[in-house]
Amino acid sequence: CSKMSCGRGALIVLEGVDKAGKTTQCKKLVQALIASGRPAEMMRFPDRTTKIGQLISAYLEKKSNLEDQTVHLLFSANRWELVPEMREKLERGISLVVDRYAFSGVAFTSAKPGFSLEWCMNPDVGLPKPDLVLFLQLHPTAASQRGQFGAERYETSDFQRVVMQRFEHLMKDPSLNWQVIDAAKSIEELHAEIKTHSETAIAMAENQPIGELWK
Ligand code: Z5A
Repeated sequence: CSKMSCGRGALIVLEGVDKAGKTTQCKKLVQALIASGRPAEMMRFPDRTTKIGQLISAYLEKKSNLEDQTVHLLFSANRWELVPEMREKLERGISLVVDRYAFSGVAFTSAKPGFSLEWCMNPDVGLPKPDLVLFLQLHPTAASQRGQFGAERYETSDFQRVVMQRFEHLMKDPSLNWQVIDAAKSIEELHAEIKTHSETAIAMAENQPIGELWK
């Protein structure tokens, strides 16, 4: 096997508040990695294509109502149902660039009244652990300049502010490789930073087993 594709792939997660540019950057990163000879694929959570994903999508679009507990567990189940595919790809040397992961799961539910961080984290304990979590930091005022919020659930600035506080708490966890990126920069500047961090993480992950999140 070639020097670049011998070991396992890296699990790279992009997180951040609404409109921080996660999807834009995930796509650019996958293209750049492939162009430099590093196999890579994009994934996103929620993955709205599965049966569980369709239940989540209907909830987000306000076409159905679910208990907050129910929807939290569905978001987690949506990650767990994709774990076999994720492991298989990582082991084949494909790096995965993931648009949102368990951190969004915890930040969004724990921003609702009456939910502890611990309760929210539990269902995701033991998921494949990201080798790198890029947090796209964007001030709410800057986010609002990128267009109006959509009509989906959670798309209000008050709620997003609380979500941001929960993310800040999660970022204090030193067992994870968090890298905070200033998402107010241009798309190209951000891409260059994200690519550098990702290449380092891919090189480091190659000879390490896949870890377990929050264990
Ligand atoms: N959720 C949850 O509750 N529990 C969970 O476990 C998970 C998620 C996984 C749906 O997620 C909701 O589910 C989400 C969290 C919750 N709720 N909210 N809010 P989603 O993934 O479907 O939501 P969203 O659609 O991610 O996308 P987003 O956050 O709104 O956008 P983004 O991916 O961060 O940004 P973007 O689409 O790349 O860019 C947004 C716009 O800004 C676009 O017009 C770009 O052209 C522009 N842009 C991008 N980068 C830049 C820069 N650098 N400068 C200027 N303009 C830019």
